[in-house]
Amino acid sequence: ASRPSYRPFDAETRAFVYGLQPRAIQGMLDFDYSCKRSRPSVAAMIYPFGGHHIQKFYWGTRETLLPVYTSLAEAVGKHPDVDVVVNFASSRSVYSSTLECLEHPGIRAIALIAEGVPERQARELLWRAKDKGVLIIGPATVGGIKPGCFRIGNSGGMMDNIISSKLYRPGSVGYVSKSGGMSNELNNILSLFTNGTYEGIAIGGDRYPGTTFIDHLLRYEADPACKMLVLLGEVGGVEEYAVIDAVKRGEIKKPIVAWAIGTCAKMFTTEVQFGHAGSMANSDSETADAKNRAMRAAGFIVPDTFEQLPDVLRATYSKLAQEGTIVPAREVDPPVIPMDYKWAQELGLIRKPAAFISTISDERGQELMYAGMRISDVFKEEIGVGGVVSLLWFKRRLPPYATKFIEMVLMLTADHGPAVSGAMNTIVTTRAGKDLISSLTSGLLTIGSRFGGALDEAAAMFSSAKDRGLTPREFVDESRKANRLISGIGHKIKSVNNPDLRVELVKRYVMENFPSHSLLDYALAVEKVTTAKKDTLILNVDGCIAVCFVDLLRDSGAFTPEEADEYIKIGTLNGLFVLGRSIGFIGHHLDQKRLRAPLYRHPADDIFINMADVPQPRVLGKMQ
Ligand code: Q5B
Repeated sequence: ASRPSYRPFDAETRAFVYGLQPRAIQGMLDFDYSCKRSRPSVAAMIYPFGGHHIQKFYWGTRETLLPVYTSLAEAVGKHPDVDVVVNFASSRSVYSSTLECLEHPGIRAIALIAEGVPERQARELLWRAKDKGVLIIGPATVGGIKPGCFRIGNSGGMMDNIISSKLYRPGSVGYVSKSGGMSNELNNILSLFTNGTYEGIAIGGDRYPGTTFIDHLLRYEADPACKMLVLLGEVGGVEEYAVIDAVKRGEIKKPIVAWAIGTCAKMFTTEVQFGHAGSMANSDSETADAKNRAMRAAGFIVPDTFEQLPDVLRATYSKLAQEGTIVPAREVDPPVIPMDYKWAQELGLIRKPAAFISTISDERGQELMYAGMRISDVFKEEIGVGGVVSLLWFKRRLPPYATKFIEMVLMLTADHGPAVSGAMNTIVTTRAGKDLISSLTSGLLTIGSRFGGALDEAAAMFSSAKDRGLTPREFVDESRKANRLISGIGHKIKSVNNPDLRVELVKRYVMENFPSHSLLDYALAVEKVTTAKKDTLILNVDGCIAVCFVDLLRDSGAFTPEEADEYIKIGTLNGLFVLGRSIGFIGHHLDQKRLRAPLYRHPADDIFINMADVPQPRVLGKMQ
C-alpha cells in the first residue's frame, strides 16, 4: 500500500484476526479508540468453523459489528485494504493457516501468537515469508504495538496499562525485545523517562523467530519519525551480534540503548534454561555478560546494571531533545475508555441492582448447592427425592417421616391409568406425532380444580372450616348453600364400596407417623357426612394428601404458622400431584411411541352434533 516498507503499521492499518478471540479484538478496538483512530483496526475475523456470521463489539460506548469469515480468501476479497493478519491459530494449525496467508500478496505482515510451534515448521514459514517479503512477528509472542496507531492482539496489556504508559500517542523510541512482559516493562519505563514508545516489537522467545532484532531495528533506523533505539536482548542465541555488526558497519547510526537480560545466569553452577525456548547460553558469547560487553564495545549505550537502564534512557533522550532531534509533541488526553462491566465489578467500582433474586440453589461455586446443602452431601446423607423436594421447595431439611411422606405422595400419584383426563390428553397428543415435552405438557395442562389440581383448594377449604369452628355438617351445609363443591371430595369411580387404596395407604401412614393429624380427622368426619348422601363422595386422593400436608405444615415444628399458611396460599400442594403425575404422563408417552400408535380420531358417532339451534348465516352488505 502507500506505507513505506520500514513502516508496516500506521493509523490506517487494518487487520484480520485469525481465530475467535473476542477479548483480544475488544482490546484492539479499545486501543484504537484511545488513539482516536477514525475506524477500527480489525476488519474481520477468520474462523473456519461454525459458518459465516457477525459478532458484536464496542467502539467506545457504542456497539459495532465485525464479520466472521470461514476462509481467508473470502475475507481478502471483501476487505482489500487489509494487509496484516494477527494469527491466533494454535500450534497445530498455525502452519497451514500461515501458509494460506502467504498465498495472498495483499497480506504484508503476520503476527504468530501460538506457542510450541515445531521448529521445522517455524523455519519453513520464515523462509517462505522472507522469499515473499512478508514481515513475520513471532511465533510465541504477543506481537507488538505502534502507539497511536495499531496494536497487535493483547500487546501492551490491559487498557489502564496502555493509558498509563501513554501508548495512545506516539513517542520517539523504537524498541525490540523478546517477550510481552519485557515489552510492558519497557513501555512503562519509556513513558516515564522519555517521550514514550514509537514502536515496540516482541519477536518471541523461540529459537527461530520469523524476524529478529536486526530486522526491526533496521526499520526503525530507516524511519525518520523514530529517533532513538532500544534493544532488550537476553541470554542465549546470537541475534544481538547481528545488531552489533550493523552498528559497526554504520548501518545503524541512531543512538541505541541496549541491555541483555540474564546476567544472573553466572550465579548458577550449570547452564540455566530461562523462560524462553531460546534463552540458554550454548557458548560463552551467548551469555548476557558477553553480549553486554560486546554491545558496549561497539558503541551501544549499555548501563552497568538493568536498574540503571532508566537513567541511561533519560540521559540519551534528554540529549536528543536538547539538540532538537526530538521535539516532544504537546500532550493530548486520551478519550475516556468505558470500562467493561465485568472488570469494573471485579474492581468494586460499580454496583447494580440485580434483576432477579434467587434463594434456593447456587451453581456458581465449586459445588452445586441445594438450599445451602452440597450436592455431594445430598447423596452422602441419602436424603432421597423427598429431601431434595424439602430443600428446593421449602428451603429446609424436613424430618425423615416428612420426606418419606413426600416420596410416598409422589409414588402413589405417579399414575392412575390411561383413562384419567391428563393421561388421555398425553396419549392423544403423542398419537398426533408430538414430542415428549409437548405430550407431557398437554397432560399437565389438564390438571385443574376437578382433576388432580384440587389439593390447594381442599387444603384451604378444610382448614378454614376447621379454624372457624364449623362442625363437619355445618361445613357441608355451608358449601351446599353457597352452591360450592367441596374440593377433595368425590371421585368418578371410587366409592365407599370401592375404596381408593391410595387414600387408605396415606391415611395409615399419617396416623402411624405424624405427630398430629387433626385436619385429616376433620376431613374424615366431613367424608362421613358427604358419603351418607352419595357413596362416591369420599375423601379423594387430592383431598387426603392436602389435609395431611396441612397437618405436616402446621404440626411438624418445621414451619411457623405464618409459613404454613403461606405455603397453602401460594399453591404449593398442587405441585405434589404435578410432580408425581409427570412420571406417569412420560410413561404414557413412551408407551404410545413404543406401540407406534397411529393418529387418534374420535369416532363421530360418539359425539352428538346438533346444529338445529344455530341460526342460518346471513349475508351482510349489498349483493351484486
Ligand atoms: N358432588 C371428582 O364428580 C368429581 C361434590 C359434590 C359436594 C363435592 C367431583 C368434584 C371436587 C374436585 C376434586 C379431585 C368431578 C378428584 C382426581 C385424581 C384422580 C382422578 C381419577 C387420579 C367427581 C354427583 C352429585 C351431585 C354433586 C355432588 C359431587 N362432588 N358435593 N362436594 N366435591 N370434586 N377433584 O362423580 O345432588 O346429585 O346434584 O368435582 O376433588 O382428580 O382417577 O379419575 O388419580 O387421576 O362426576 O383420582 O366430585 O359427580 O358431578 O355427577 O356429582 O354429588 O353436586 O349432587 P362426579 P357429579 P346432586 S381426584
